[in-house]
Amino acid sequence: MRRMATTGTFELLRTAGLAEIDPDVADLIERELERQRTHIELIASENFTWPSVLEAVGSVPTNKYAEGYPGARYYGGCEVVDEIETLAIERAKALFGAEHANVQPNAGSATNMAVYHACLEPGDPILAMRLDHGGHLTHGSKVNFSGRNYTVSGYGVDRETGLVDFDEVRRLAGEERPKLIVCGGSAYPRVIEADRFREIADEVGALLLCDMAHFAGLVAAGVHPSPVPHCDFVTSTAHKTLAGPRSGFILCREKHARAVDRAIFPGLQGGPLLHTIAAKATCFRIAASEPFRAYATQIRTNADALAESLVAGGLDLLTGGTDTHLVQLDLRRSDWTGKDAEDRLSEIGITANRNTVPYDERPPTVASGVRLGTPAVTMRGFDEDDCREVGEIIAAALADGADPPALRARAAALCERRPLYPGFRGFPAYES
Ligand code: DSN
Repeated sequence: MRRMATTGTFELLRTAGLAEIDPDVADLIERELERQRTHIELIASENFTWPSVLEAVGSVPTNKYAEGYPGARYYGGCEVVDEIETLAIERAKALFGAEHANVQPNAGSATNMAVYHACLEPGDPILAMRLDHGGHLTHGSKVNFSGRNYTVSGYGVDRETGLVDFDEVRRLAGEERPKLIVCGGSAYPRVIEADRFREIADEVGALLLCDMAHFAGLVAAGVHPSPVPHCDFVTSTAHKTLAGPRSGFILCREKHARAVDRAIFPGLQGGPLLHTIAAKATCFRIAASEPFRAYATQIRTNADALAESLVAGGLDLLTGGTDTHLVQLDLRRSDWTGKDAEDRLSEIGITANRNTVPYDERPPTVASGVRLGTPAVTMRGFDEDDCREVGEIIAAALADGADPPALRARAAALCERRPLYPGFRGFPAYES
């Protein structure tokens, strides 16, 4: 790393932008942009957010402390950020048809932590999808706060179909009498049937939380059924299919509003990140638009095209396909581990992550699956033909006699055809 040439004058520090003040960081950001431009991004939880959102994330509300909520802050000077947060709240409620929204969570984990904090006491029973069957760390993994603080039982998917086993959910709910049932996850490629979870929750008097972080953009666009009418709480991130800034938000019924708000502040967080909340407001505005609906529809079309070409190339998929943006390769019938397959894809310019498959005999660090998703490639303009070609490239990369340099060239050609952030250097430029 280069030594900083000069710290300049105080006046320079106050008026110059990143490239001038810290070329080391500016270079690294430019390199990261180049990496994003030149690789096919298939990590199902990632996306390329809008330039308008990037500008909001890099904006001056970052300077403002505003502990509390609009109209009830612990600091002066909050009149404008109150309007920003209120706008984000109203847009979130309208977009998802929710009674109440909290837009302050800094991340997805904080959303789930806050809901537990709002409706449970330490040690209370939760029923959630097992992490190794597609759930999430914060749904009760033993190595996570959720598994340490609550008594968690896990439901899984059927060994044959790969679909949520509702008989098991019902049986466990009856036996464990959970106070909260959690649906949704990070590696489940099919529709989350919140209505069926609601029936079971009602049978045992449990509250219901849906973590829709992965598919929130599909819900906003109406291409995945909304969990909101069926759930007491819905948590989400803004940066996956929803294509917003890295952060979270919570929707809930009005009767839980005060408990959720108090769980976030003063329960878990201090000053909210108002610049990110401004970006969330913009993300919700975009997600309510016709072009966003077309984008989310294309995510789905692309996921189907990717899945079909992978199957045509001889690969197995969990559940045989997808209803969402997410496709899970099941490598158990091949010689590949998830880790080796992830490395091979990386070698040819495709970024993805290894993932356990249900009933996996390998540890998560090795795993027998690779999780793929189409939000990011769709954002840079890939259509179904492009995604079919991506599927062919992946199948060829994992076949005997693969030619990695030739496949890397094909992947690079696709990226060149669909440029990402043309003309952008990777960060908003400051002009004094
Ligand atoms: N880490 C995210 C994912 O990859 O699904 C979820 O938090």
